[in-house]
Amino acid sequence: MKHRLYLLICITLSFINQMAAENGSRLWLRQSGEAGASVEVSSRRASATLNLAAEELRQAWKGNPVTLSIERDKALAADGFKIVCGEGRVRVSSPTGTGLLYAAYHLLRLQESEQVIASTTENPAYTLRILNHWDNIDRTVERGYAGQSLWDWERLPHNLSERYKEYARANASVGINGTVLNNVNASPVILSAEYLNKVKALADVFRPYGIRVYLSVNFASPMALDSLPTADPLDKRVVGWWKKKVREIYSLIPDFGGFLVKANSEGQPGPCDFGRTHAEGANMLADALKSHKGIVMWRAFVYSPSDADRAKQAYLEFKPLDGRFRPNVIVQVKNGPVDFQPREPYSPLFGAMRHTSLMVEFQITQEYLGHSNHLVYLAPMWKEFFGLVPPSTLKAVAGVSNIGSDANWCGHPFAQANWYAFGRLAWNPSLSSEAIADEWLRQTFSKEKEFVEPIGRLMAESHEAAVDYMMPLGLHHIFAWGHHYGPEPWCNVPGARPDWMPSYYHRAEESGIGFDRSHTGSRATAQYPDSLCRLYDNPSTCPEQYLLWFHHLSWSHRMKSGRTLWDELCHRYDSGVQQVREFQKTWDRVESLIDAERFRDVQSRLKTQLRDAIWWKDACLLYFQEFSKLAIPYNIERPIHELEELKKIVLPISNFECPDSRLLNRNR
Ligand code: GCV
Repeated sequence: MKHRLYLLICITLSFINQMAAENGSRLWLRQSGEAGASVEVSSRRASATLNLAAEELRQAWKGNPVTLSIERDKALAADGFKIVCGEGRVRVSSPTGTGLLYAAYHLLRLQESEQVIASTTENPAYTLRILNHWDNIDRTVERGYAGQSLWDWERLPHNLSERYKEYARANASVGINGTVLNNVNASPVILSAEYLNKVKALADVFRPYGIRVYLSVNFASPMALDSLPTADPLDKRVVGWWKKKVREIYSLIPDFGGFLVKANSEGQPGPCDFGRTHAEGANMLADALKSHKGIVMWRAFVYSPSDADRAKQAYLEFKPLDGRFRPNVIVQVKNGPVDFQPREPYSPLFGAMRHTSLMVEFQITQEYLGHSNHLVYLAPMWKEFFGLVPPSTLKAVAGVSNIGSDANWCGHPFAQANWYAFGRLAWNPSLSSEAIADEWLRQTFSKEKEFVEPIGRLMAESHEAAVDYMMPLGLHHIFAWGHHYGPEPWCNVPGARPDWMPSYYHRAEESGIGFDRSHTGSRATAQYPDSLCRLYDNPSTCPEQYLLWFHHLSWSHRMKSGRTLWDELCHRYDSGVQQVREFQKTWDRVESLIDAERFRDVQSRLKTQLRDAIWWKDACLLYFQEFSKLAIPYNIERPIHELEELKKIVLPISNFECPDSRLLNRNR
């Protein structure tokens, strides 16, 4: 009897230990159990990538024997793959080792998420699926909420952290095939010989995983690094400098991907400083890269010098340049016209530049969505974009990374889902956000239905909930100055650019609220194709989720629900708060189904999320009430703060998250 009791205690303790031994560092790659299936490689061309594919399967594949072979196939893109199941064997083929590696992860994903393993042909929707790190060489990360930068520049090139390989593996497992290592606010030092050797060391680690390295470059690098008197893209000395630099890069990294450039934006130098256009700047770099098959990703995130509506500026600056870019330039456009707001209509540049290659830039890091404190699953937001912008109009997809040195990589355990979903959607934008959440949950936490179903629903609702408690009905950019964490609709920084002020965007006054971008206002609606222009331009047809983005309306405007605009606003804020309360309950109910460590971590972050949601609701409603002068409907939760108290909040946000440079008043 004693013996049995002892055994029971041992089993229970080991179970508890197992449930607790999870710090999130294994991401969604937590395959466990006996593998043991035979994996045969029927290719004479050995490669490190092919070996990795075979090794991944040998470690974890539990199904029928697999044969991997490199084969040309007209139906397959370079990194596409074919899986044929039959006669007790799985035959996998691809034109490249990278395709076979993707196929290996595909099979393991199906196995680990308990999906049917069937014959299939898979090709990625985009050839370029790229992470953009906003990592600085001092290891701070602009808008990073998961510790320091992964890249330990001081110890590179000789010391290679194990995490570099794990990072590459995680990316490859979801099809990400490129990484821009450094911040778009780029230090010229990244192009020095010393740093290029460090970059080479990382590129060598990433290569077997099919990941190419790219760099953000500072347009004035020739001046900063070699004291050239100018960075004018039409100056021969400048052209020569870039050609030489590019040769130096390719001598170290033969498969280097190319450059990402933020020019003439927020204080960054660019061709306009020398009287040249964005196209002239981009083309000069593209010419230097061309013979090496490198590309230029030129960002359209610019401010025009005119006082045009902020939401119109990128279009005004870039549309006239349509057709003027070299074939190896891709113009990289943020998904929305302003700046990664919780919800934006798509940027009208998509669809407007028919003679230019375009790529979308999503933000995976949650600069405007509660940093790493709020559980917000971003796939539904990205799906909204793909619902309006046909995926075929894009050449590539980029996502601003949320990865850092934290043990669990992303800060919030659920922020990993956004890295995962970015990769999955970049491979196949027609996947549903629910299906992606489902497979991520099964691989990352638990396969139990009692866990996956309610938490899948929670994830699906989380973005809308955040929009509701932060900025419902098309409100935008009413964040606190600089760090963009909490609400500050009253913010007024003397001397700052007007279009960095919340009041520029919400335009609240006694008669109403919202930004009139219709034909009676800034006419931003005219930048959209006719059918959408008509839809957005009229308040009675404009989708309510964009209403105050496109219209300034009276507080008594009648909404589809029958409520007045003021009442609807109050209800939306309240409903966001109530949803987070529900998320807490849903989470607490699954406690017994997952490990204690991650359970508590998420539980604690949900408490913060709820406190913040209430803060948002009280701050915005009490502030807007000063204009509407209307009562907060009695059936919603009452404010618990005083407006004056809320106005005094100053957060101890670190320099990591809020770079000092943002506090300067820069004109372009
Ligand atoms: C990297 C926003 C962010 C900045 C960022 C910029 C950009 O303004 O707040 O931190 O800078 O976008 O995308 O270039």
